[in-house]
Amino acid sequence: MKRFTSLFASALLVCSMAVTSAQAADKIVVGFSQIGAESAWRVANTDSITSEAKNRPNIDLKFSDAQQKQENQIKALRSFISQGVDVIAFSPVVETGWEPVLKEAKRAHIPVILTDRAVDVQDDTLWVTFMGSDFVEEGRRAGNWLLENYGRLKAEGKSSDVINVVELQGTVGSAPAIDRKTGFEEVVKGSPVKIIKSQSGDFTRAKGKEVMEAFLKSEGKNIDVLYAHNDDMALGAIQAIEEYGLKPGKDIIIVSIDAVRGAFEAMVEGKLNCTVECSPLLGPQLFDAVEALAAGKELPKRIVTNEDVFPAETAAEILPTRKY
Ligand code: GZL
Repeated sequence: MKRFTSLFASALLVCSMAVTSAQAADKIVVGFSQIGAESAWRVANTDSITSEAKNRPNIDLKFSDAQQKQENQIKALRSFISQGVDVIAFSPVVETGWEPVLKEAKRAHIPVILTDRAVDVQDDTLWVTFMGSDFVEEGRRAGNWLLENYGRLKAEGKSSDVINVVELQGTVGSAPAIDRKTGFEEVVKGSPVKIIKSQSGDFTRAKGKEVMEAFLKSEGKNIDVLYAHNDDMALGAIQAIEEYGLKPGKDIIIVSIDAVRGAFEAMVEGKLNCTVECSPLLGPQLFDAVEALAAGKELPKRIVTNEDVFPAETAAEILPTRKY
């Protein structure tokens, strides 16, 4: 399908696209650059996007997996531009370093949709809309749950004068890692919570286990709480805590983010205390936005996904209903 003739939005942050009736009969070609398959959340996100594309006969999806490398995402975006796709969508692995390729897409009159994570660029007409979670709010929710529940959950013999927290951060430089830290620190400021160690586990289970082993080696029983930026790192840390000889969910209270199935299973086993939802099921929203663009409709600059908080007490009842 020949590319849309599109007029780039003014500062009113909308992008309208004129599609001739002749074009409308063809498929809408969408180039999607995915970060990788680093976590259960990412796998569910990919499944949502690829399965939704299959459900829409008017969509031709060109999908690329970057193995968590920004240079691979940039290569993929350049390839989509040279193929002349109608829309580019991607989940940026980190916030910075996107201006050159996004300017190339703009010069080629190809609209760009950000899914899941945002970019940090001066000119926000380089992208049409950002759909995904409010990561700062997710960090706030994790911090608020801890403040509200630590007193009743703390292990025997632990005082709550100071609550020593170790933090497993997500991928360095990524929007979720930056914002989840910001939100958590915002709500615990001035409280007994003290972050005594903080290091990236790159959102993976393996790295989460490795970093937690280092935390335990240096801090041991001094650790009261683990705050993990995603469930995969928390699940790796749970293994490390058990191998160290402590009880996860009891000796060390654990709060994490994503609300993937593995987190619910760990909560049912009493090894995780709370997970904050971050929905990966962005496929339907993404292709609704693509179809709206093709029909020349306006898109809001920001589309936020609605999410919840799941404490362990609700896990057994909720687990059978989870889609990812
Ligand atoms: C959040 C997403 C993060 C998840 C991780 O929207 O970008 O990346 O929290 C995933 O599990 O790896």
